[in-house]
Amino acid sequence: MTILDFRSVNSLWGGVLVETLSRCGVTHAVLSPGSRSAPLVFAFARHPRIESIPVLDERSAAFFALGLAKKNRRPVALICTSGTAAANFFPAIIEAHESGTPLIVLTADRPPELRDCASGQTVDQQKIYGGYVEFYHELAVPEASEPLLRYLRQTVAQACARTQGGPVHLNCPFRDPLVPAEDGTARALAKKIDEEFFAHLEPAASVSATAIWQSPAGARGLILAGPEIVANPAAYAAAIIKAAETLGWPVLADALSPVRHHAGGQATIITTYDAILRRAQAARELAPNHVICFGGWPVSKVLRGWLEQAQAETLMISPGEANRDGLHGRTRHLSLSAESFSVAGSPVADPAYAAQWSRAEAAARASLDGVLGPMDELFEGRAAWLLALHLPEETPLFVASSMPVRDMEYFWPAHGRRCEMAFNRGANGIDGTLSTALGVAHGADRPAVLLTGDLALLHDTNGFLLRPKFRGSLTIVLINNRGGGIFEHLPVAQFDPPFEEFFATPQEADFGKLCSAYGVAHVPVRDWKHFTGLVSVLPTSGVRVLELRTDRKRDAATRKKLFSDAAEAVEKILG
Ligand SMILES: Cc1ncc(C[n+]2csc(CCOP(=O)(O)OP(=O)(O)O)c2C)c(N)n1
Repeated sequence: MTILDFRSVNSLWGGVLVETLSRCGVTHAVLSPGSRSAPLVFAFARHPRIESIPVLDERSAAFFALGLAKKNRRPVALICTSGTAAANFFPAIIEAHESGTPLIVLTADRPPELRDCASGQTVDQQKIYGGYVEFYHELAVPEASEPLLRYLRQTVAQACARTQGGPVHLNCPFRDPLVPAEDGTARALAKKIDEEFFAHLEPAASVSATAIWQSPAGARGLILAGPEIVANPAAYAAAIIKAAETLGWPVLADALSPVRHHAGGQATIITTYDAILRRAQAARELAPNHVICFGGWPVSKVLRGWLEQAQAETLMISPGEANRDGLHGRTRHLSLSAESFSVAGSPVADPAYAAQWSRAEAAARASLDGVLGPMDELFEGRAAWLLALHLPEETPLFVASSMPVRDMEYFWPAHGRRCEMAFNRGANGIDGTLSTALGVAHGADRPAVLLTGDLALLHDTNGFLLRPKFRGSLTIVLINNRGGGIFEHLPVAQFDPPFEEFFATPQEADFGKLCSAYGVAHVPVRDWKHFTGLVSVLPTSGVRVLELRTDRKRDAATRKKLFSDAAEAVEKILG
C-alpha cells in the first residue's frame, strides 16, 4: 500500500493509525508543530484523503477543529506534541463535550521510561481531560508486529466510533528516532499490512430509534425548538413543523434552532417570546400544560423562568443520553433525532390557545419591526435584524456568545432563508470564537459570516494566523461597543466603580492596525446603508472585518425600551 511508509516502526505505526482514521470517516486533521508528534505529522502530511492543516497555537487549533466538526458533523483529528501543548486543547474539548461534537485528540508523548525523570517537555498527560472525553486510552509504544498493529487499528476504530457522543483522547507515546529513516524493522510487514488489513473498516453509523407519540386531547401545548446543530437542518425543521401542524401547537423557535431559519407550512412560529413573556398577565394567560422540547432549552432567561413556573408535562427530544433539562421539570427524555419522532392520529388541541400566541406574536413583531425599520442610530440589535433580511440565502453564520446570540434571539424573524447556524453554546465561552468560525467557514460551499463582540474577537486574535491556510470566505461583523455589553444588563452595572474597569473591561486595541498585521481586510461601517450593501453580497474568498462602533450603555437602554413597548402592545391585544 503506497499510503503506508514501511521505512521505520514509527512511520508504519503512524500510517496505520492515520489510514484507520480515514477509513472511519475522518477527512480533516489539524496539527500543531512539535517534535514528539513527528511520526503522526509525517503520516497525515502524506495521506491523500485527509486534508491536513497546520495551526501554530494549540488553543486556536482545537477551536478550528471544533468548527470543522460542527459544520461537517464528522470526527476531526487534532494532533499536538507533548507537554503544555495538550493543555491548550482543553477549552475546545470542554465545548466539544458539552455540545456532543466529534473530535479525536491525539497527543504525542514520551515513552514510559522517559517520564517522571525530568527528561524535558514531559508532563502527566494521562487522562488530562478528565471526564470531558467519551473515551481515553494510552496507546502502546509502537512495535513492528502484526498483532500490535491489529490492536492499534481496532483501538483507533473504537475511538472513532465513540466520537458519536463527543471528543475522545488517545495519548500516543513514541520512542526515538522520530523521523522516518530506514530502521529495517518494518519492511517485512509490507505483505501483511495491505488493503485487506483495512477492508472491514467503515464510518460508524448512528443508530436511531423511532417513536410515535399519542398527544393528550385538548392540551394547551407548545413546542420549543432549542439550539441544535444537525446534519440536515431542512429535514430537521420540517420534522418539527410537521409535528406542530399535526398537533395544532405553536412552535417557540430559538434563533439557534434550524426552525427559525426554515420556517414554512401552516405552523405558527413564535420568535418574540422574550418580549411577550415579560409582563405577568401575558405570562399567566399563555402558560402551557404540555411541552415538547427539541434540542435543549432556548437561550432566553425570561422563557426559562416562565417554564419553571409553569411545570408543564414535558417531553424532551434529543439524540444522546445527556440530561438537557437544567430546569428539573416534569420531564421525560426521549433519546431520538427530531426526524425519528412523529405524532399519532389527529389530536384535538385547544384552538384558542394557539390563536392567542399567534396574536401575541403579531403584536410584538409589529412593535419591534416598527421601531427597528426606520431606525438610524447604530443600535447593536439592528445589526442582527438586518442580517436576517439581507444575508444571502443559506449563509453559514457563526454567532458569538454574549449579546450577539441574544440579539439574534430577540430580533431575528422566522423566515425561510435557510441560514446555517453554528455556535459554541455547550459551555458558552467567549474563547475560541474566531477560530471556531474559521473552522465552520473552511471549505464551506458558501461564504460565511461571524457575528461577534469586540472582547470575544480580541480573546482569540491568534485565529487570524490561520488566514494563509484558510480556504473559503469569512466576513466578521464586529460589534465594537468597547467592552462587554452584556454586563450592562446585569445588576452589577449599577456599581461603578468597579464596573467599568473590572466587568466591562474596555480594551485599547486598534482593529484597523490589528487586521493589517495579519493581512485581513478591515472596513469601518459608516451607516446602515453601507452595512446592508456590505452584507448583501459576500466575497467569494478571504477574511474581512466590518467594524460597527456602537454605544453599549445607550444600546442597553434601547433594548429595554423595545421590550417594554412590545410587551405593552401584547398586553393590549390579549387584554
Ligand atoms: C472564556 C470566557 N471568559 C469569560 C466569560 C464571561 N463573559 C461572558 S460575555 C463576556 C463579555 C463579552 O464581550 P463582547 O464579546 O465584547 O460582547 P458584548 O457583551 O459586548 O456583546 C464575558 C467576559 C466567558 N463566557 N467565557
